[in-house]
Amino acid sequence: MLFSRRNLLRATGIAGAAAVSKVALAALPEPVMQTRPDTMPPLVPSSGRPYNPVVTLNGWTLPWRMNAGVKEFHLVAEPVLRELAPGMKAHLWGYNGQSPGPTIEVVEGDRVRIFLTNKLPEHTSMHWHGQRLPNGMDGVSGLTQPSIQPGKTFVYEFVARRPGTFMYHPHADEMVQMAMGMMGFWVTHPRQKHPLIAEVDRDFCFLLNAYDIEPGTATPKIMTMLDFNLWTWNSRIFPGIDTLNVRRGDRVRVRIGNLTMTNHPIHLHGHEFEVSGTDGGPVPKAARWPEVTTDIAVGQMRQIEFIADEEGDWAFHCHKSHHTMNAMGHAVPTMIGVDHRGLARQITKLIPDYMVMGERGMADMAEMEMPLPDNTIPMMTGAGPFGSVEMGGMFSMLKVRRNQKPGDYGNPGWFRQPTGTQAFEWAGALAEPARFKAEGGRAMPGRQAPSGEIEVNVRKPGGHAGH
Ligand SMILES: [Cu+2]
Repeated sequence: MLFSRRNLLRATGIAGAAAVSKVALAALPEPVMQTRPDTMPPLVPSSGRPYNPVVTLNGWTLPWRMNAGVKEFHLVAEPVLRELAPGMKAHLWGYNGQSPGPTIEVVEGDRVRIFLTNKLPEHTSMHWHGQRLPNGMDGVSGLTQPSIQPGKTFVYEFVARRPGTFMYHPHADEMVQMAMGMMGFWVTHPRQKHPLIAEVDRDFCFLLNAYDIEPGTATPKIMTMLDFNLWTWNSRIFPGIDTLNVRRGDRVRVRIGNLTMTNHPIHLHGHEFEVSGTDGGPVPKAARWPEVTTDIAVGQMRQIEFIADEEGDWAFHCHKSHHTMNAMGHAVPTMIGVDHRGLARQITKLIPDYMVMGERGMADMAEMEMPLPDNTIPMMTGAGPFGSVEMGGMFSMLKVRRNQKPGDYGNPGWFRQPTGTQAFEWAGALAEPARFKAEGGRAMPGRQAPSGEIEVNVRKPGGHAGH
């Protein structure tokens, strides 16, 4: 059983009999809930037109009900508990038990009816980002509809006119509701072979989102504008993000949407891809070019496509290096090159918990057994087959295997590199650089060491202001 089903009356509990009449209640499709953050297998359509379903990274697709030719979905906006990675949970707002909400998959030309029940403590609405639809279905609170008060259920209905990659999110108290995790993916599949939409073997999707959660707490700070400390894919951080597992030779599409406050250059190792489409539609073939990184700006979506023809465990991540680390440590001063000998002992007398950090770079952090507050995970972490991966945040892997069965999305484990294909340590002698000799043994111009003592500023841990 993939989904836990909750009693409809419980799900609409706040509403009571006054808000939804018995007849209307009987007409509502039962909301399907998800309690786990796992990547669910593709939901093969059992009714309506056939299509090749997507796989939502650490997410799932919402089942529907056919009602007289209309595809009916039921979304419930509610507070949820989301595991960001093993060891860290967050109190977010989402849909049907998770953040992000479930992916909605339909076919071009489908008439779609979505019931949205508000179980939040404040009003909300739903905007269907990128869709062609009647103005009154666009979901902008105050502009195209009254907001949906707590306990109320609204109905959105339109024809999915344009095939492509879309998302949904509230257009009511947006700053708060998106900072709390309210968003979801939407895919409209083409109704027949489309000249610009390739048939692919694997079709993945996820949203870029970000949270500011103080180590040791669980609720995002909603007023944060730029300085987020958790950079997430579908509300997951590495090592909690599932890998994209494919068969060698597969044509792979990855659909990505950005609902953070900054751009993310998404980078794939070992392959070149093309951007085959955006939330505006498929890109004409003559306008596509090879890339290994594509920047996804705020509010944009990108579809990338490639043939996975190189076996291995290939890093797939945001190229902003601060976005591949987790909370903790963003306020650490640069200490590279500072000689701490003797100093640490002196400071420890004043501040017993003082730790020298970053003297030789930050890599020590990944393996250090540093005490952490409850409910956070290290800044740089993740055990690989050859040591710590020293990553966090927006990082995952594309795993390409010759023996990955079609339709199998399971993790095949670590790649076994063929003998003689791994970087290795040089065991011979090191020759002196020619330039070093030519300049009389000096690699850099000589500099007089400053006389007297070097001034070192020591920053105390927070919470001691005024001491
Ligand atoms: Cu980024």
